[in-house]
Amino acid sequence: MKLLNQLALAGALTLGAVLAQVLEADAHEIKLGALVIHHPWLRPAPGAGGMAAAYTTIDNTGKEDDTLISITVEGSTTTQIHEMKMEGDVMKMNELPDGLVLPAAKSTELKPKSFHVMLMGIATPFMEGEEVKGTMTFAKAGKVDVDFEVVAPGADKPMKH
Ligand SMILES: [Cu+2]
Repeated sequence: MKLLNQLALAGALTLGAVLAQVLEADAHEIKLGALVIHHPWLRPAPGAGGMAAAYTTIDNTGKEDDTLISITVEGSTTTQIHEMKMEGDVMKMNELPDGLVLPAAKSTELKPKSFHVMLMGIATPFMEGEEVKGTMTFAKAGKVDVDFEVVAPGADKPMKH
């Protein structure tokens, strides 16, 4: 029985070590306090409107809720946190002026047709494949600089993922 336990423990440690290596290999994972931010990306809106939407997934591994207050992106003068949801048959987009709550022990996804950050006032269009610098600000965890991978207009996920 003791031997079996030791074997199980050894197995768990090996798996843990492998997972740690996999996580380290993903340069697009940013840790900030209790938060883990996965692969920020952004998508230019079709046409010449000077708009884009930014996305990411944020794990809150802590015991308290946090709030995404803002995301700023170089080259965009105005950003707003939006949610999209169906109201009857119509997809509606609303600003979340107080930010996006990140519940404790949950993963929150910013993705097409859901939560996103709207980027406006983009003078020079972002180019597919480019990395754009930005900053995320959270109520509790503070601020962190991140890079956003730019995808083609219409793409629904980042390429390198
Ligand atoms: Cu929007």
